Amino acid sequence: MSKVLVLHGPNLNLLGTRQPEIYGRETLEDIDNALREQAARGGWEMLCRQSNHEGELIDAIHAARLDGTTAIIINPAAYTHTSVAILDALNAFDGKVIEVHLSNVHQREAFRHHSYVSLRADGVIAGLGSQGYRLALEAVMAG
Ligand code: CA2
Repeated sequence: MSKVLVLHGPNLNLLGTRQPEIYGRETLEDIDNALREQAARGGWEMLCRQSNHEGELIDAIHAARLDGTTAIIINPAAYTHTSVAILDALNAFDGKVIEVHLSNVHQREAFRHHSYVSLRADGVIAGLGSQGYRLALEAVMAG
């Protein structure tokens, strides 16, 4: 069975509780549940992880290298704009990588316009809210 890892970065555990005008009203659990159903319908296994710690995100990417994971869908949150370490970890992963942002980062502060992760990502989706994750999964499952 093909396997996809969905990784959410720092503060995304707060989704649905604050700043709904930017990040929407759905909780992370709502998003993950919808993705899990979508993956199951397509016959895919899915692991969803959220961490507020850079090293834990890196460890999850390392684990994906070794356990047969086909693709990673990642919203690195603020680490998008700062983390060479997450970029390096993704560069050591051979499968497909899709970067997702709920908000349109290019419409926001200048510091959000640059992404280290985009240097590795096969595709980037921004500004479509939680639909972005579902579109990323559709692309992953399409191969
Ligand atoms: O738009 C996105 O998905 C971001 O990755 C979200 C990050 C931000 O730093 C990126 O520039 C763009 C922030 C996630 C914070 O999520 C919260 C959710 C609810 C309440 C507070 C923070």
